[in-house]
Amino acid sequence: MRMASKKDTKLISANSDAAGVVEVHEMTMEKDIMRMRAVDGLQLAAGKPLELKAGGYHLMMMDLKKQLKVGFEVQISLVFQNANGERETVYVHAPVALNKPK
Ligand SMILES: [Cu+2]
Repeated sequence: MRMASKKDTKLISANSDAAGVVEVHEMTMEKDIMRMRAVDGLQLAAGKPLELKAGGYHLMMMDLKKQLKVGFEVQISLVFQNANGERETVYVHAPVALNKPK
């Protein structure tokens, strides 16, 4: 997923109808060991697209409420907050796909 904004903003939380909890995670390599941790938020600079992808930032869905099947979509709402404290929610439909091995 690729995110872009015309103004500086920050992704502060995410929700989905398919999961009890959605967290913003960061994946890093530490001495050949892949680790991931939840981050407080994801800063999005004006005009600088940010990509969520395997091996980097991603949305982690936990406590799944239903089985995710290829060909179906899940709804995800992303909550952004700018420097003025104004919030905006963006809704996305994400197709369920198999993780392609590299
Ligand atoms: Cu994760």
